[in-house]
Amino acid sequence: MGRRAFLAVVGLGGLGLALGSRIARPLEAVLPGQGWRIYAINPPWPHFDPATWRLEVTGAVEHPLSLTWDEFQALPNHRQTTTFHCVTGWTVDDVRWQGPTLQTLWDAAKPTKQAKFANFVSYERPYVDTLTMEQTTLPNVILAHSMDDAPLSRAHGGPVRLVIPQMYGYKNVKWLRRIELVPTLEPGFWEQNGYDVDAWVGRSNGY
Ligand SMILES: Nc1nc2c(c(=O)[nH]1)N[C@H]1C(S)=C(S)[C@@H](COP(=O)(O)O)O[C@H]1N2
Ligand SMILES: [Mo]
Repeated sequence: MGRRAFLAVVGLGGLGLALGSRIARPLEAVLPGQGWRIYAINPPWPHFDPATWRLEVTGAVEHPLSLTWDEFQALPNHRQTTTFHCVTGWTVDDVRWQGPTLQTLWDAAKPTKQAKFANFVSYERPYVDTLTMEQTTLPNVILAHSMDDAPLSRAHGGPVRLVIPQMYGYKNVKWLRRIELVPTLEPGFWEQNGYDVDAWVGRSNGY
């Protein structure tokens, strides 16, 4: 099913019933200037409280992590300038991102042999998406807390979102809450609605 058809279904409330959740319709807002569109499946956008926020790494790891905001900010930063592509056709060039690589987290959490996939779970339920463990350590795959030299805004998934420039926007999970390492593939939110699991820019979803 195409995105347009899916959004129509959501607009009619079918998905909300199917999932038993509060989903009514996705929110899309266009910010002036840069070509970004702001997506959310279940508004209102999650609120960030630095006192209670955690980033968890769970599942097939020797050392589960539950990082506070201070601990997360203390991780080594990777800086990059990369292009962001949504599968629906819009692109934002030269986005400056900063944040730790996934390898930094794996060094601390120590994935076990059972860890084959990483599920990135959003504070915005039920948004989730997945990468293979190999994909998590591709160049410029980071957990971004800064965009264009400012703290990542709430609209763009602040305080922390996944950034994987090699893949379409839907893999770049906003309002990240937990990373769960698992042995088998569990398709993400948009994949359950017809999008490719491997979202390589230029090679997936019929492009
Ligand atoms: N939690 C969450 N993450 C999400 C989405 C969403 O609806 N909810 N949409 C995805 C899609 S399809 C795209 S193109 C990008 C858009 O990023 P932006 O809202 O910062 O422009 O976020 C991705 N991450
Ligand atoms: Mo997207």
